[in-house]
Amino acid sequence: MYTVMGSSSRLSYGFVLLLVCCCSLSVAHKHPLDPLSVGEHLAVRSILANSSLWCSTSTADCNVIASLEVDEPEKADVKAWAPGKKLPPRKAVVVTRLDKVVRKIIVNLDTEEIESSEVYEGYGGTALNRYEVGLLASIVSKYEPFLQSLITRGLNLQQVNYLPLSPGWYGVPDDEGKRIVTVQVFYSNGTENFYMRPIAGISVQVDVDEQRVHKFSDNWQGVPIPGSQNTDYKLEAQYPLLPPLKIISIEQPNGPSFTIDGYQIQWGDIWRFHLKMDSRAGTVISMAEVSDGDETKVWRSVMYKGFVSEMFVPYQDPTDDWYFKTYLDAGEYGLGAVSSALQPLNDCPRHAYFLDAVLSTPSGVPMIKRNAICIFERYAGDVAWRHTETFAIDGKTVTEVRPKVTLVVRMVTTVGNYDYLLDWEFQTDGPIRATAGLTGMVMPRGTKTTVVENGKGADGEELHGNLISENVVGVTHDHFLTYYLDLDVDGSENSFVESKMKTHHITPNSGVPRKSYWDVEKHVAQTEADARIKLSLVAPSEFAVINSKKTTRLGNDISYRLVPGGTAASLLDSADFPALRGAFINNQIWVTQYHKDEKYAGGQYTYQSHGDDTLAVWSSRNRKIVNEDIVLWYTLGFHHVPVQEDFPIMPTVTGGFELKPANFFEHNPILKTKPNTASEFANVFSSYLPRVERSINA
Ligand SMILES: [Cu+2]
Repeated sequence: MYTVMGSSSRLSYGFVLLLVCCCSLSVAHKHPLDPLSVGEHLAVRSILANSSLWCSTSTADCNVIASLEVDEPEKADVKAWAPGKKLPPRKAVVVTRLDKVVRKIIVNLDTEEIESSEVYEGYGGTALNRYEVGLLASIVSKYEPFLQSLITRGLNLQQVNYLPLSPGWYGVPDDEGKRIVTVQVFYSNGTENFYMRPIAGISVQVDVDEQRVHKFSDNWQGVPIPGSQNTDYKLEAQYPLLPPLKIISIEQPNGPSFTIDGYQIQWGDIWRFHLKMDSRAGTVISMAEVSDGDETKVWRSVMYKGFVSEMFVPYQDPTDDWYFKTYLDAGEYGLGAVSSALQPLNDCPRHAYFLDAVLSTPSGVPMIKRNAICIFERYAGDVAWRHTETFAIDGKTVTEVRPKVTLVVRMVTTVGNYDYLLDWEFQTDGPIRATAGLTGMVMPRGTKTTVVENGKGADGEELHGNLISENVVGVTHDHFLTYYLDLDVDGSENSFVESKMKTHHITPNSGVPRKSYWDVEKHVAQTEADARIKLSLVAPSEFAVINSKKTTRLGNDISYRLVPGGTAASLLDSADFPALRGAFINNQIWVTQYHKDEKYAGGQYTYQSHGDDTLAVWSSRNRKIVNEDIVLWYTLGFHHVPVQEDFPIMPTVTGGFELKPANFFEHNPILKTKPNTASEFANVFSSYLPRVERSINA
């Protein structure tokens, strides 16, 4: 009889203890890319606190850490390292903001010394942090004109909630040099849905350095606050519940096929990679290597590093209180910093394993994010390959089918109203699929309109979206997720090939019955300018990163293809302020020469940035990308015109792209896999192969 191994929450608890134990020992690292442990965080803080780079006030009140991460060794050093060898020096890269001065500091943890300190003097700032957010309510709630606006509306001040928003950059002279947070307000009073009762018209710009209100505006115009009815999404508010489906669970009586050793994951003899959480990028996959299966059993490099580099979410309402909403979520908030604890059984299936992460707080005290990442094998009843031989040889019917199982790494980042499920899915036949699932709340705007007529609101109001409930507009917007994909296909020296599909027309009367066919023209991109790709359905191409120094036995270039999905391009005027800051989405695909500092497509310092340090700027250097260490960038895009189904919480919308082997293996790499058999299931389950017997002759 099959014995239940224990709930996934118990399993996850086990991992928490293991990681906490591991993290408390600063010498326990197993890999040069391992994130900083709790002990290392505290050591960095102590080294800084004893330097002139720290507050002159007490250590406890010094909220100056914008980011604190391991300073990864040079790529060559990481690749040269092997288990058993001495680790390269452990260093931390710290960005601080003290007395309005932003510094990038390298701390050597081996020598316990500050190795370098560099002041940043360009445009743009560090991500909004928890300490700054904590200041806002006390500043805004004491501002008399703001209070008067709430009183004029007859509101209960205790039920007013504050939402901190990054202000973007619009070239307003009065804003230059100030660190601004725009606060907008929402009413609870009868709902626990923070967002669905917007208090229209009020915007408060706070200068967080001066801790005072910079600008205040109230463009109310009598727009009512939407009612609280039907806004609650909590379980206890839903009555009666829909008839539930019966429970579904994946059983792994023999345990999972992956192992976790520190931050290194190995899945069977198929994939191995390093996995960690970064406060800015969220999950980071490093050194993903695939095994050459039945050929040589050699681990072959595919991707040195992959992560979500930036997320651009421009709203499309140009009116007073909305035009500025053009967020760069990774740089302005931090995808890891605002990640959510994954809920066992619902965010990830019962058999998932959960990993915690250590992140820094503004004071430098480390914080453990519980259940930050989950890992599980997915079997969704899909098929990896199959064939039934219709034209049976010697009268024998042949059917061969193999089930498809994948390995999923998941996190959720909750950037205010939106939740993004970010998955990396490794497949047995070599592809890596990156997926983003969008759910949470659409950002609502209050309106006088309760029913639309001919697509317009009350008195002909332009809604800039759809009416999704009475007095609630779901404002039109986009989501762009730009991925950093440092592919190292069988080595670091790679090139990028665009294979353009071209129609050929056949000469009339040439004896060929066809009039046309298509063929592929390969073009190796020479420089970065050659690899700025706008996707087109009518002029299609295939895209691949190749290792032109290696070929298969048949002479084909060894490569990995980028298979686009979730395609959407920017519709903004290229001279628009947000389009300058978000210029990294001007193309869906870019390829750049590897540079250690070019990681974040919107620039290192994106808060109120001017767009002078983006992927578009780096690409304009037009460096050589043939047989070089190159980085591929892909932008997953979603245009979102909200609908009533998105209220009060939107069902998940999913999009993704794939990195897929193309002449990387000598043949189908999962040919020699075995099918499931009834007997192995019969050993562990009391029933299997359910059938419905019904009369088909009646
Ligand atoms: Cu959306």
